[in-house]
Amino acid sequence: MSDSRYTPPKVWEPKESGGKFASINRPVAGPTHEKALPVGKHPFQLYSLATPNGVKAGVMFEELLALGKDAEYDAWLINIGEGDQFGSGFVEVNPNSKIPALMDYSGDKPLRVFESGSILLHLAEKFGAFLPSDTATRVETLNWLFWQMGSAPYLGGGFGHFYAYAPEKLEYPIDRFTMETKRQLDVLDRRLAESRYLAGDEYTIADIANWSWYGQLALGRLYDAAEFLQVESYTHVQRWAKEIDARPAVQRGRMVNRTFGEPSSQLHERHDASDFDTRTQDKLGG
Ligand SMILES: N[C@@H](CCC(=O)N[C@@H](CS)C(=O)NCC(=O)O)C(=O)O
Repeated sequence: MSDSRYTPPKVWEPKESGGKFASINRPVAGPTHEKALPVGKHPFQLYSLATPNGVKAGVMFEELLALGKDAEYDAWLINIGEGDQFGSGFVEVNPNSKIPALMDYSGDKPLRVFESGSILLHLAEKFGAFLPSDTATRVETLNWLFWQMGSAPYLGGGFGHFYAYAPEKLEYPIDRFTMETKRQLDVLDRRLAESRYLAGDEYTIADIANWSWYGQLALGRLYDAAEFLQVESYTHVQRWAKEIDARPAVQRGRMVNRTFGEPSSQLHERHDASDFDTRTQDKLGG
């Protein structure tokens, strides 16, 4: 175990902590600068980035459109590394300054929707899709949706932070959050051993939410940790992750507001279905 010599003072004071996201971390909320958000022509305005939480929203919109729903949307890039989430317009949509955030102009009055689980639930209810109507399956869908929302911070903010982003590799937190991440993968593996999708036979918002984190982790896309976590050993998670990954709407949704990876996989802004063919970074030369 590493030797930690830190003794907390009586009162905590902020200081430079290092690590990948140190420059955007603050101990207070609220905006840092005035900046209005852009608004496009569609009823839904998504402000996001293709992190696992952001991917959920892009996938949901593309799934709804694939079903033939009237869910056209503009997706605007929020660059969290540059502090866009602290602009005054963004904070009005999400006082928590995190992506994804959504404005829904489709009803009588504009609605702000923040928290990725809330976005999935709102859209599922609005369009009557990916949330089964029979009570038992609906409850099971919400069980796994809320399980994801409560569990993934241990994966992202815990394991991912200490394994990939902290300024030094510390054995105690890496061990602690690896243990929990593997336990969570096993929770999913056992459920998916008995069920095709998380809530039963139907693909739901619970799958979209969980796939974005645990499916992508199992496919080796998060933190370069596939071997360390032995993700191949979760065979039912693997089967489920690959099946969802093959869905055309998921492949499109992953590209929305993506600023990393192959240029052909990055669609920084999405305003029209044709953008996937014409406005990826390889085509724009960015
Ligand atoms: N519980 C939130 C978490 C969202 C979240 O943590 N978003 C991260 C990116 S994955 C973010 O915007 N971070 C910017 C920051 O912390 O300043 C949700 O599911 O929407």
